[in-house]
Amino acid sequence: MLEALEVYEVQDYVDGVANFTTNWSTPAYPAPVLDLPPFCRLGAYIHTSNSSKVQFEVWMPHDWSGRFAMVGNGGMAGGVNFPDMWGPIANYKMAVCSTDTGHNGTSGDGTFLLNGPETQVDFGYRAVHLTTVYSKKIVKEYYKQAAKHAYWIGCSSGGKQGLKEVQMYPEDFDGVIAGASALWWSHLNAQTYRINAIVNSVDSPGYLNRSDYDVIGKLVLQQCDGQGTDSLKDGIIENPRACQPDLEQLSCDAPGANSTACLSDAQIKTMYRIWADYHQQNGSFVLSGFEHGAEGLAAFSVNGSPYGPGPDYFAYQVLNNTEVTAFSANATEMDRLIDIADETDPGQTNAADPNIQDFLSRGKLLTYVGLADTLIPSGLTIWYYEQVRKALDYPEDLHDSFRMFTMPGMGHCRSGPGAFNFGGPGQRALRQGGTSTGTSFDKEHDMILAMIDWVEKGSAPDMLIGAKYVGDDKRNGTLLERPHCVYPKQAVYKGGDPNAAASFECENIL
Ligand SMILES: [Ca+2]
Repeated sequence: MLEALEVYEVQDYVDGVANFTTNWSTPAYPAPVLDLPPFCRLGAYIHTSNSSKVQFEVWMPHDWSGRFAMVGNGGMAGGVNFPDMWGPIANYKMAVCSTDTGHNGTSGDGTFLLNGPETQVDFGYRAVHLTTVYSKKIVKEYYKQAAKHAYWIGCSSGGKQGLKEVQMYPEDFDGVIAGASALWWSHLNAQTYRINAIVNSVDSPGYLNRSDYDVIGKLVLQQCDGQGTDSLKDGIIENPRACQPDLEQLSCDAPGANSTACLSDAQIKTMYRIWADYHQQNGSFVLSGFEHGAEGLAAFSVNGSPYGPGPDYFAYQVLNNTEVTAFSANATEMDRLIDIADETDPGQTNAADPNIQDFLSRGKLLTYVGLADTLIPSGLTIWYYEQVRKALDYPEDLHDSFRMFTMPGMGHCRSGPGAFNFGGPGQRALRQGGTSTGTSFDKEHDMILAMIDWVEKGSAPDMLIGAKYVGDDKRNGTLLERPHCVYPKQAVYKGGDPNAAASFECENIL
């Protein structure tokens, strides 16, 4: 089996590794990986065509749980995701693998797409699938027995990759955790380009900058937090869709306007357009807008400079430009390019197929999204859930195999005022702040343990308890805990300590 691979690394770390780094540059994943248990490491290339190859690594702990996992990537990266391999191997004793998706580069750099039709396919789906197939074989060879269960653990592009596996290779994984998925790649890239370059372009009179968003975000909190169905004023908007902010009082024309913190009518219009769904000029739905409150988070991405994958996707895949070019398009041209992208799906990168009955008949799918996502509008995850329901004709037993969690006050995959640490993808060692690890190592506070229980014992998670740590560092202690509810339920405050999860219950509101 190994003859098909170009192996570049086989090493047994019998004493574990305190600080793992590579001897080559990984611009997408430069962070060191700390406190690894004893494991065997294998790194190799898969030659996927005469003009493309895929790098992957599989790390196999000496003390093995019998489980296999793969972690996903972010944006257009571009590198074996060593930092994210830490959680599965260190916390769950899983054999874990990751791929570079066929190239080495940062999450925002799409120049690898240039003149690389095979590399585009590697990025679209092939790198992940083949890495899964080969890694499972390597695991079986190493332990002399196959892994009993296989798990996908990813957020953002990692969510897209997990859903692509569900759609194309339903046998690869038994449990798939797909967070804040970039699943409708063509439409998402259209949205990130358009919302920055057209709606909030730097040279337009309605341009909004960070300090404008601070002013707006503060008013949105006043109008949405602790109002209506939001049962507690805690700086977290429970359901941003249940609130329709009115920015009129921020207008410089309003009576008694604060001249240093007011907005022009053009700026107010820009904010409403950022919140609104995006449609082509013929009325076709393209993608959701951002949720109310996302603008208030520091990482809000609509700053007039489109995130790299947007323009690079259209320049090098849809238009198929053969040299580095600056991408520019108006609304009419974007309409045309979206149609071409829908028709051609270059690299087969879209992961929006809702017909996933083959997977749901045998596996478990857990999707989740922060309701204040600052990079990928939260609505995309909700949209896909509804698309699946519709495609499968609204099955009553959908929750037996597919559940979605919506997490208030959480930005893209993590961050924000919400309780975004719940043992999901992207966990870090305590020496690195313990990001994404839960307060307790049990299925109530840990998404991966919840998934394991669901797959292996048939016990589905009804809620997950997330935490926000003081200064976003677990070593400082816990600031607050919140239950995250299975959609469409939301957490309702029932009285008692507002920072304790037990003071809330998941209820159907709408
Ligand atoms: Ca609230």
